[in-house]
Amino acid sequence: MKKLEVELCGIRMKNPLMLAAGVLGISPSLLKRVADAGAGAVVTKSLGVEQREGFSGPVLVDLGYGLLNAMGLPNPGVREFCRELEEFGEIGVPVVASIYGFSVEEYVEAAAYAERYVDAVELNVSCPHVEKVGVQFGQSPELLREVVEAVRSAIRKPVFVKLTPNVTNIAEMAVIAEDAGADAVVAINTVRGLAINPELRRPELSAVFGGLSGPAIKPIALRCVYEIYQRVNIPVVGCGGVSTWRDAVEFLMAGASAVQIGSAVYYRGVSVFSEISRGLAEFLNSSEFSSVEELVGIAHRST
Ligand code: RRO
Repeated sequence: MKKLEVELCGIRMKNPLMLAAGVLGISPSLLKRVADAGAGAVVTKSLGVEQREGFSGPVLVDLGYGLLNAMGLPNPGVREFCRELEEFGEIGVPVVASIYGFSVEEYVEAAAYAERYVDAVELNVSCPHVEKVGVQFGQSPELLREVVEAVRSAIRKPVFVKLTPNVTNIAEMAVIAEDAGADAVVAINTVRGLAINPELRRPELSAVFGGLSGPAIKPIALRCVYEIYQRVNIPVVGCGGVSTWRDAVEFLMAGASAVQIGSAVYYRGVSVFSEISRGLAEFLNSSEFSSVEELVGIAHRST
């Protein structure tokens, strides 16, 4: 059998498949279910200093070719989540805490609290539809630098930065994140979008705008990973529309060291992790490559 294991910022994973933030990551028991189903690592729902209810419904619409969501950051708050995590015990695979804040200070406070309980933190600077949080940081070079520098100097665990595609030049933002001390970047969060219901004559989502994920955004996410890989020396984690082993291979070849899976869990259930990891292993076995790591970025070398 060829080697599916990867190491990401010193974190060893049995395969390069991670649960993306926001999907089933709201409780430790759900994280464990995903771990047991074969994920290499899991990312929590984004956690902040205070708990939040999120938006009232409708918060999700299935467009067939992807999902449009505006959940509005529902979460129990970082302290309560970490308490539940400690009480629950081992998840079985590395856990990454997704963190958001309404200010640099809140990002630092939440990240510093979470790091004692998890293997890494992922800064969500890219939520496309919650006012004053997330994307304001990820769309401003100055704020992005400030928040990454502040968190990096406040904690010891690896800091991942999840970037938004809703900018003119995502690679430039990745360079800023790297320069500010990020240990890895994750590309991409959802693409800002809109759906209107003709019968109801109004937007489908209560928040009007939402974030598009799933198969529809895969080429965008892949393009972002490819562009970022050419500009940074830190690992890139791919995210956006991965539903099959072929998708995962495309992201790896574009330069991703690992891939996150979100909407495919909604469409196909948690078995998607074992299915993709089996497909990846079969692909390696039928190739001259001896490990996943050998695939990373090879699409750049053939052009
Ligand atoms: O909770 C959400 O509405 C949400 C978040 Br925090 C995010 O980062 N991306 C997204 O599509 N939805």
